[in-house]
Amino acid sequence: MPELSSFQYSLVYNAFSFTFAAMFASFIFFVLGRQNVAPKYRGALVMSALVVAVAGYHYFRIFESWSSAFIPAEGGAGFVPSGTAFNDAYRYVDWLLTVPLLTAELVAVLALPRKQSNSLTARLAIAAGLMIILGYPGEVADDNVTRAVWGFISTLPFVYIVWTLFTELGEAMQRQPEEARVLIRNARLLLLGTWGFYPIVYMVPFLGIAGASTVVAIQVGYCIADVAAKCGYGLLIYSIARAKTAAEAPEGVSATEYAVAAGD
Ligand SMILES: *C/C=C(C)/C=C/C=C(C)/C=C/C1=C(C)CCCC1(C)C
Repeated sequence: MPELSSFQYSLVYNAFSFTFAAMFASFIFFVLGRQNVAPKYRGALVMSALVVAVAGYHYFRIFESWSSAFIPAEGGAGFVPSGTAFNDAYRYVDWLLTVPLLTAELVAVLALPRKQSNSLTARLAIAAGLMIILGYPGEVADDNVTRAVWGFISTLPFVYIVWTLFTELGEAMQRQPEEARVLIRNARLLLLGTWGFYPIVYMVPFLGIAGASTVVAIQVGYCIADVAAKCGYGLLIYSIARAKTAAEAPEGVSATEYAVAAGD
């Protein structure tokens, strides 16, 4: 770990704090929001809640680890490494649990026929898990060749996920109610846009840049991507579930009334 200016140290510190708060607030929202959607979509909201709960816990640990990895520089401004390593492995454990759940959320909110839904969920979740497991040896490798090899292998399941989202899921989307279709398309775009960010960050060491600004950019970048990919995406899933609940409610009955009545 490099030396950091006070500004750099605080920027990462505040980004972790913000992300933890966002995960915590999202958890409460998804738990309470469950009753506003028809029962068959509640599973998707439970998964959203689990994702932000798992991520919130890990952010709490990452935050702690960051605080103990630096001490104020003696007599000067800024922060120096304390000797305690910053534990970044929390991220991969977090991804291993949350990334398969994020793919399952999207399938769950579509409420497809059971057979199709189970098969899609299983394939996407396995591919997502493989992507993370295969990326890890490269992430912790010291040399760029090992990093490139595992990074490439890990990209194969990533490509499979993208391909499945645009072929099979695309077809299933056509059978969704009009109001939900645009939202589902947005959720898929948000998923691709935010997920695409992670392999880019993974490639930063190939550019030969290191030092304080890189550390800060990577940590702040991951925070922004995580808030978008977990909280923002969960909100879109909620909107989809709401739109579908509204489309199913009888004439003259509001989505909330219908959901609450159906749920008791
Ligand atoms: C909430 C956390 C999310 C959505 C994390 C997503 C992570 C990825 C999409 C990571 C992908 C990677 C590759 C495609 C290749 C290089 C290694 C990874 C694991 C960074």
